[in-house]
Amino acid sequence: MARRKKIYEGKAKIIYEGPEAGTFIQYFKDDATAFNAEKKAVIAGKGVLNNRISAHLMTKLEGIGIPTHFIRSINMREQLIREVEIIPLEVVVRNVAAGSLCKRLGVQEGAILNRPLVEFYYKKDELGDPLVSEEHIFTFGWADPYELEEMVAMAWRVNDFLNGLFSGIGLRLIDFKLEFGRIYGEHGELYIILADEVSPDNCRLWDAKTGEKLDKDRFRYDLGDLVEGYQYIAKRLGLIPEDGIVKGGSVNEQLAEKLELIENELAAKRKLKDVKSPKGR
Ligand code: ADP
Ligand code: AIR
Ligand code: ASP
Repeated sequence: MARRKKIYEGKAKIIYEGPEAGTFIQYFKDDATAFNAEKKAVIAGKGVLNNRISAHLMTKLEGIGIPTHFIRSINMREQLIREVEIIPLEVVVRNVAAGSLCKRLGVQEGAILNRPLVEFYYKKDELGDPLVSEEHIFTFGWADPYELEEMVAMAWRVNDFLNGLFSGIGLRLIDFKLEFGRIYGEHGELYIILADEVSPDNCRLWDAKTGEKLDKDRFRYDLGDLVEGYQYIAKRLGLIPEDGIVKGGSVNEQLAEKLELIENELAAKRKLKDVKSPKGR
């Protein structure tokens, strides 16, 4: 096979050129970073689990009418996605106080918020992704009012849906981060769709009974084995067998490869809208 063109390498994923115009391949690495990449590690199995979990959650979200970039899984580490023009914002939704909210405002971790809180962060590694307001977003043109309204409406729907999904399997959705992108239709019309990933790398998930933290905070704050937490989530979601796919730092590759077929069957049933790539490739 010809060498694929690498479009971008980030902290957790690599984006390659896709097989058709307007598509990319998203490769999930085993790299973990925290605190703006001050803390780094390579954790065997993380990429496989995030690829699997994100493919599943994106498919479920499509099922309730949220447009996403996910097209189909390719293998245990890669998925075919639609190329978007990323909006440089991180949309965070919080149900329960944790993380930077507690640090910034002195709120007790675990406090249930009166209503879900939506926050925006400017996606800029050099600045440590600072918290910004709507005013900043419009002043600097990162998104316009229509786009922001679309993103917030989708974020609320994602929150409602994921809260139900996770509470049904004994997990509490504390908070999460979404990224959105622009695509343009046949007649140049704009669509805002959900991009990036939805996985324990960007959702806080606590066990409903024990309160155990199962997400990336395990790595951020040395709370326990990261893969153990991610595998537990994947098992609860019914995505991997009870005895797991990663043991003692090695992935059961044969088993992991087979897992993708399920998602591909689902994807085959979905009809893709005819969309152009942002740059008209
Ligand atoms: P980071 O850039 O923060 O280190 P990642 O390692 O996750 O993050 O890299 C993935 C990059 O690809 C992110 O910057 C993300 O915004 C971008 N991205 C995600 N989905 C798409 C998409 N569908 N089209 C174009 N870019 C995307
Ligand atoms: N997040 C924010 N930036 C990167 C990520 N992954 C996610 C965290 C957490 C939520 O957004 O994983 O689920 C809020 O993060 P914080 O650090 O602002 O409390
Ligand atoms: N991945 C980001 C970083 O490296 C943020 C995080 O998840 O903590 O800083």
